[in-house]
Amino acid sequence: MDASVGISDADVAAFRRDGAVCLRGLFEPEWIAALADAVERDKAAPGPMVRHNTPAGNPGEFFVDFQLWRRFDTCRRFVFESPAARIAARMLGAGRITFYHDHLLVKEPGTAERTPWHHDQPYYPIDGEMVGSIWLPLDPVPEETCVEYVAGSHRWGRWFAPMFFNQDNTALAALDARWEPVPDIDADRGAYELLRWSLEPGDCIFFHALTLHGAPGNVSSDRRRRAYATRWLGEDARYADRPGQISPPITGHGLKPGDAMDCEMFPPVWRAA
Ligand SMILES: O=C(O)CCC(=O)C(=O)O
Repeated sequence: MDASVGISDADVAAFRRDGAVCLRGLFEPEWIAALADAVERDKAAPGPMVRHNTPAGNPGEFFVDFQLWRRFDTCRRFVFESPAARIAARMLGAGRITFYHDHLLVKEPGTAERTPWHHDQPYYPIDGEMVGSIWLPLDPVPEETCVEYVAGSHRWGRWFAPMFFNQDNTALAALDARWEPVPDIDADRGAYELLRWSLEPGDCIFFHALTLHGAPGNVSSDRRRRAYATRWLGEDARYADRPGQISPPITGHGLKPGDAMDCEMFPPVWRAA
């Protein structure tokens, strides 16, 4: 399979430098329509890992679910047949790509809840550098509701404690010598280069699992913000022990620390010719 998929060397260089890059028009409208249909079916009958992040009585809805690809054929086809794996290969510089998991994040109009600043890899039982995500919105996303990324934070050499709602982050930080509390980015926004974009369906953001990111609520009164995020691994990824809770809590794969991420639950999807 061709790994170029319309990504320029400048896109790859921007990703390496900043840890996040916006890629325009890589997904055909058919993929967006198929995923949007799966989102409605998932919202009507969510999976076992669903999270309702908006407290009852608050406006809007911040709906999160995982592993749609295990239940919806369109999502499974997206994983194996869309350009996503080839995009990941090109961005991560990988010769092999494994699919880790998918993550649906819907912010309905009027949702106040932010996505807190965090980076993803401390939530994952995975060590290695070839770990990245495709954040694919299914609706037009204006800059003011886009996820924001702290440019270059994937190269800080710092690991921040996962932020689980209703847990004390300081206590979590004590669990792993690598972890420290997430800095208060919003208290000092001018100190960082923050990246965000205005996106149309078909555009996506590729970001590294160590890039700090967070997102505002969706204060629009009529525009939904549905995003289908998929997580991709290159050949250096290894299963690792993580203290405390991991997210998503995928179990039953039988992997041991040090094992290559390669099994029925984390399937190999692409390999260089
Ligand atoms: O969509 C959002 O609000 C945040 C996305 C995110 O945190 C992620 O994809 O890791």
